[in-house]
Formats: sequence, structure tokens, C-alpha cells
Amino acid sequence: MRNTEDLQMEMRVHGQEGVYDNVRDLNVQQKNELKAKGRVVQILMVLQLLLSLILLILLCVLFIFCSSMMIKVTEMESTINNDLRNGIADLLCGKDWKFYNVSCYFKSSSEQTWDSAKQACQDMNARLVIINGDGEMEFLRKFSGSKDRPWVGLKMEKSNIWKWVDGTSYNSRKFWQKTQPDYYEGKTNEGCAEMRNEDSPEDDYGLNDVPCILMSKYICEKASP
Ligand SMILES: [Ca+2]
Ligand SMILES: [Ca+2]
Repeated sequence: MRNTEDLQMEMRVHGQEGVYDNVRDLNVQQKNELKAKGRVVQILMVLQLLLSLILLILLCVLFIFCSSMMIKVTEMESTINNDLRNGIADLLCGKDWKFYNVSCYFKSSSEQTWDSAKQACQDMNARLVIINGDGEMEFLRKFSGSKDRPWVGLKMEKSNIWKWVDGTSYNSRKFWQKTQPDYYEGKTNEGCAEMRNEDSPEDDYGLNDVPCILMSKYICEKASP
């Protein structure tokens, strides 16, 4: 039989073991809590990174959108200004006249010989159109259309020299179609210039020499107000 001292000793030993177990459990619990907190912090950091990334992408998209809108607004503003300026200029040029650069242009609906066309323009305080540059040529290409071959103010003199209606000589190949002037019906017969576009390639748009007695529409030009 165990005596009282043995029992007391056994109780002390078991008591200490219980305390050690409790301390060990406490340490494990604390470690698990720390691990859990660490994971939460990691998740929060990843979320923060993702949010920053999304915000950055949104800012970039917004910047691109705003830049593109600014370009469109500027283009629209420029178009509106040009349309407004041209619209006002058209009004100043008068009914049936079209403004371009520094001149007003009129294309007839009736057909005349070259000399009659020249006179008709003079009767409107204008003259048959004189082509001064590539810009004006491009404007006239659209203005004269593809179905008509309107007269322009260029005629061959006796000395085979082409002259504009203001008296200036024109011996350049510029503005003529590639194969023109060809004096198809002889130099004495084919001496007035028409604007030709129909049935010809885009790059071969230009002047053609034809007999002055042909009946054609015509384009007049006068200085803009
Ligand atoms: Ca001109
Ligand atoms: Ca010809």
C-alpha cells in the first residue's frame, strides 16, 4: 500500500505535466494565429496590388480616351471652322458660285462655243478660269464633275503659243492630259482647252485641246469679295 507521501509526490508530478501540456497547447495556438494573420496580410497585399494595377489600367484607358476625344474635338472644330468659312464665302460669292482659296467659281448649265463662253463670263464680271496651281486644279477636278468637259480660259494663238485669257503664255506640260495637246484635228482647228475627266484614269485628269467651235459648258472665275 502507498503511503500519503507517495500519493502527494505523484499528484505534484501529474500537476507539472498538466502545466507543460497547457503551455505547449498555448504555443501551438499562438503559432497558428500568427500564421493565419500572416496569410491575411499576404492576401490584403495581393488585393492592394491588384487594385493598384486595375487603377493604373483605368487611368491609362482614360488618358487614351481623353487624348482621342481631344483630337476628334480639334478635328471637328477645324472642320466646322472651314465649313463655316466656306459657307460664308459661298454666300459672299453669290448664288450658284463656289468659293475656293481666293476666288469664286461658276459652272454653267448651258453649253457655248469657247468664244461665247469667254463673253458669258465677262458679262458676269468674271473670266474663263485660269489654273494657277495644283490646289486649284484639284478643286476644279471635283467642281467640274466627271460627266462634263467644261471650257477653261486657255487658247492657242496663231504662233502656236497657248495663252490664258489674261494674256499670259502657257508653254508648260503641266495640267495637260498625258497625250495632250495632240492637235487631233490639226493645229488650226484644235485650239481651245477643255477640262477632261470622264472615262479617264484618276491620274490622267487634265486639259485637252479641242476645236473652239464645240458646244460645251464652261467655268468662270472671279476674285472673292
Ligand atoms: Ca485661278
Ligand atoms: Ca486633243
